[in-house]
Amino acid sequence: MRRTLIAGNWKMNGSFAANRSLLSEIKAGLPVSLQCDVLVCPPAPYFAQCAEMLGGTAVSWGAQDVSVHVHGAYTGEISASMLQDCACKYAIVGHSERRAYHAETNELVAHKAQQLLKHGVLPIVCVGETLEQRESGQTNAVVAAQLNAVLDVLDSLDGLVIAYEPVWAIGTGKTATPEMAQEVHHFLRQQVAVRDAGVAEKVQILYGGSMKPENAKELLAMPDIDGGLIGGAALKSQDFLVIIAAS
Ligand code: 3PY
Repeated sequence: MRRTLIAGNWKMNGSFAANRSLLSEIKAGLPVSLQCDVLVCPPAPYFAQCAEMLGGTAVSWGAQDVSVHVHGAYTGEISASMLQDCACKYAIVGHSERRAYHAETNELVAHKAQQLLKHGVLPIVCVGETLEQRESGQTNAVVAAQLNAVLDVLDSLDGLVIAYEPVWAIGTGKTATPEMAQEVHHFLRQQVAVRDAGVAEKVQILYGGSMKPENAKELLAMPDIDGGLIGGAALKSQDFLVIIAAS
């Protein structure tokens, strides 16, 4: 039985004041017997605030990206060991916004995931197709190439988390139907099974791309959907709490 993970990707949003309200409301609204794992991924300047406000609670914090480099002259970069120092449990890598605006390749994303695992931070590897790729029947080929680049470089797949985020559903309000998402999640699990059937059974595959209170329950009811990577709805405590309650 896989545990559900509900993860908030705050993207480049937040301030000390806004985060304080959001995190206080989330903490106050969590069910007493929480049935899922909960994660928030704020911009890096707010890790210390998360540590102060979330330390000792059931909510973890994580990063939205990591450098592929270990240390040195890489202005502006943040290494996996720094994320580990900041007690980040997870880090997202390969989000479509980074692939599109920062030209991140499958290989770069794979090496970022590798750096994270070396430092005990769990990578949430995002994969997903554009609308054009879906409409031309390339969805499986695209997500397989994105995922297999990662599977190729990891010595052990333990700790890997995958997020299927169809690019056409990100920030557009459009969502894949539960059936469409399930089909891709099942395919991704099969890709992992080719390498390691045991890991395939336990790897968490999250759905991302406009998951919101209105669709969370149906998506999370699918057998291969093990959680959500939530964008806009993670910035509203009520919405995030409804999604947590739906899991
Ligand atoms: C979205 O839902 O918009 C996301 O990009 C989540 O990562």
